[in-house]
Amino acid sequence: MVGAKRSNVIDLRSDTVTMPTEEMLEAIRGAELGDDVYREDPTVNRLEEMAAKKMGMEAALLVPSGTMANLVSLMSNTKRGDCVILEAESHIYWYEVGGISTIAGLIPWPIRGHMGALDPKDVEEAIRPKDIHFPETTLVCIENTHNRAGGTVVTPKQIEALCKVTRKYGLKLYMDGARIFNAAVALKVDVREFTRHVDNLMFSLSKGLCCPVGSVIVGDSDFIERARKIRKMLGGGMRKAGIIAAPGIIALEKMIDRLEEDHVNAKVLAKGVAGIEGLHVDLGRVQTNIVLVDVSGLGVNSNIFIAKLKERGLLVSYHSRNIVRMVTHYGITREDIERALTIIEDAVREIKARSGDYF
Ligand code: TLP
Repeated sequence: MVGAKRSNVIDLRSDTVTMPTEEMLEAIRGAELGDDVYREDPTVNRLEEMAAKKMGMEAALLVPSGTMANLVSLMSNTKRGDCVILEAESHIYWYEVGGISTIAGLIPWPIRGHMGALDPKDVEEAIRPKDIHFPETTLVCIENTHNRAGGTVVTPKQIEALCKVTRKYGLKLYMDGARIFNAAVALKVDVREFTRHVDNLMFSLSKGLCCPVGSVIVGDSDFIERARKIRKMLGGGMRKAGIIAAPGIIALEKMIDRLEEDHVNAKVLAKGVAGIEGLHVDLGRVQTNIVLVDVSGLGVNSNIFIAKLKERGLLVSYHSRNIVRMVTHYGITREDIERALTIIEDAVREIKARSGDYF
């Protein structure tokens, strides 16, 4: 089944599990194709033009995944041996298999943010001074929304403040905007409010926007030309990629505004979970479609809690030893949220009744 659940299981592990809509599948079937390495795929060209325009940038580039988008962008913004400042819990640092070092040859310089946002003063302090002993800092990366912080929004004002620092020192400012449309919908502002203070960014098509594959890098034309070549080097030249671009066009036209529904569902879920004794949710962090639940009050770790929910048909993901992550998305209805809450209550009841059995 497409565009909805394939079984009775409620899958809140990630918005990456979203399925394409019927309209997307039809668009794939009817897409006009060409060889995109020759830049002859009209559907890819159209998506890239649309994406650049929407972001207020000169050009765009379709890539297979968010991870490749970040890697290509890192490499297009720097030279090997450079130092890159990034948030200590950022996706680039945590979940991209260390490509920043092993492939891009960069030195990550992690600093801790607040609710996912870097403090400009900390960034300024972290910039390596010009000195024969030090690598050169050339790039600052931000993430918006911030995944591990709980889908928190880095506001346009915060980005502007960071931009002042990067400009002052001649650094580039890059945004992993995998979920940037969630941020724009949450603050009810045009996405360009978030993009106008960064040099370049990427966003994902395959998460809340429901496309089967793809992310898009946007920036100025020279940057995108470099990115195109690096994408090719990494094996990401995709030939008849119009089959990926076609649903991407529908995503940009029709799937952005509905993210609001996912945010409302996340808030309902978060409030419900916060009302269950033994579980804790920082409601201030629930700004978009991610809910982080601290299970330490139950005296069990995340893995045990995840297993108890799974037995009952609710899938959630591991965040850290005591925190599990729940993500709302297309195909998850209000009824699913109510059912998820019933399942969570039931699992908590069992854990409490058997406390002492687990450790
Ligand atoms: N995040 C995935 C997992 O990799 C953790 C998820 O389920 O949330 N940037 C951000 C902020 C992301 O959250 C992700 C995916 C990526 C980049 C990478 O995108 P893909 O999965 O397309 O490589």
